[in-house]
Amino acid sequence: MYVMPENFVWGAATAAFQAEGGLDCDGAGESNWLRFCRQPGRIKNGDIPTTGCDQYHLFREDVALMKRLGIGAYRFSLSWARVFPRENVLNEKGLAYYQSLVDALLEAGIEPYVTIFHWDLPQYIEDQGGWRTKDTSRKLGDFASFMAKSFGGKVRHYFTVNEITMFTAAGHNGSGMAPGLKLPRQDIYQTIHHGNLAHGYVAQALHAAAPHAEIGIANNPGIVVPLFETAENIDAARRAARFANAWRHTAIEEGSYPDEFLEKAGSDAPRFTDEEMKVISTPTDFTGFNVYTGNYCTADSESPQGFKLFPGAADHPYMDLSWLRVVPTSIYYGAKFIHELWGKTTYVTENGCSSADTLGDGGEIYDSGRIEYLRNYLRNLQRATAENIPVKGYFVWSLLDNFEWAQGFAPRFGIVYTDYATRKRIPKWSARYYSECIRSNAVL
Ligand code: GBH
Repeated sequence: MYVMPENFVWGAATAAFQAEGGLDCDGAGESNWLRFCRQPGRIKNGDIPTTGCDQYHLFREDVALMKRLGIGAYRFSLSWARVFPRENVLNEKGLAYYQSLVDALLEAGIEPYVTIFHWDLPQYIEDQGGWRTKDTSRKLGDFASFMAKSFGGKVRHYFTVNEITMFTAAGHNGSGMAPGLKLPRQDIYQTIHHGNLAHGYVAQALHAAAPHAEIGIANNPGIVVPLFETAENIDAARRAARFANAWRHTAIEEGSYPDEFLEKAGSDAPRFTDEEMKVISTPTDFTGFNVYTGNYCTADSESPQGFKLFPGAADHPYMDLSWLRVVPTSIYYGAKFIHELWGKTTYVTENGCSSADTLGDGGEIYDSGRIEYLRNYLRNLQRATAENIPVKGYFVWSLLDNFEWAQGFAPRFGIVYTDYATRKRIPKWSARYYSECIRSNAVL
């Protein structure tokens, strides 16, 4: 038996813009992602999550479903534009939605894990410069403070921001995320710095407004794993991981941008003050990391850095998206290296995959590929816990099929199938698998 530690948190995750729908309901404001979706050609098939999964209306059903599956924790994010549709104008109904969701979860015995920011920025903030200005970082801190106060003691776990590079670099370097800009390299590094800073301001705001809560980031550090486990390759992978994350995650953990990075970036390096670096490295209780894949590495005495990275081989197994290379050891090495490099306890804030799920004749979704993917990753996570690497919990991405950003509704990441025509939820076989693992607190 691959047993998990006592009190291990078995969770499921979604994000507001991907799962809520209700984007034109009850006075919700426009976000930069909604504006982006409205621009022709931005999103595959022109999909737009105005209704989508409609968790905004169906949250009680989703909470009941999680309860049936035995899920102990729900990670969801807040739509800033739903709560503040215009600058400093509170939408009571938007706030009430999140309060009702928290209450419903607690009533069902499911612990709420709130992500303050998962990419959807109010359009009025975007119009004022978005992530190109540090005002946005400060304003996100204020929003976090407001929300933590309105939840009072009910929410005991917070994630600051989700995947800094995705709402900064990928939105400003032509990679197809909102707001869809293509800026010079210095500006891109500057947006990342502002994202790092936003994490810091949110961490400070939450420490002050919710001193009872544990807080940390949900980031996406690039994960490097040894191609095979010799002591030299493990050591090389650890160093490569620190280097690969220099400007995105290492800075948050260490309070400075590593010299090698600053030298390489030259005049394009982000501009920052010592004071800002203190904010960025505000102490937190844990590091959350999203993990889907990893890069292979070996020691290499010929290269100046002492390591060599490998692209995936042409016949390497992939799940249903071009970037979803199956690298099960990435979850083990993610937890191990974050602990060894920076002494942090971790949560796996996202792990999962899309697969080409179809509704079978009997109304079943037989997703053996996803079960195999989850089992392999979870066994590697179990290995980490068995070696006393501190991992507090795991959130499967995702509870249900939802809006996969620029890829629209086509990729299906859920352990529960969403029938978008009827908004019906149908648990896949992987949901039954996950549920059984939870019940036995072991990886089956
Ligand atoms: C996470 O992002 C998000 O937090 C979540 O909202 C999302 O639904 C989930 O994962 C599944 O994607 O240049 O083609 O190699 C994952 C973000 C997506 C970042 C893929 C890197 C590589 C694209 N990752 N991306 S490619």
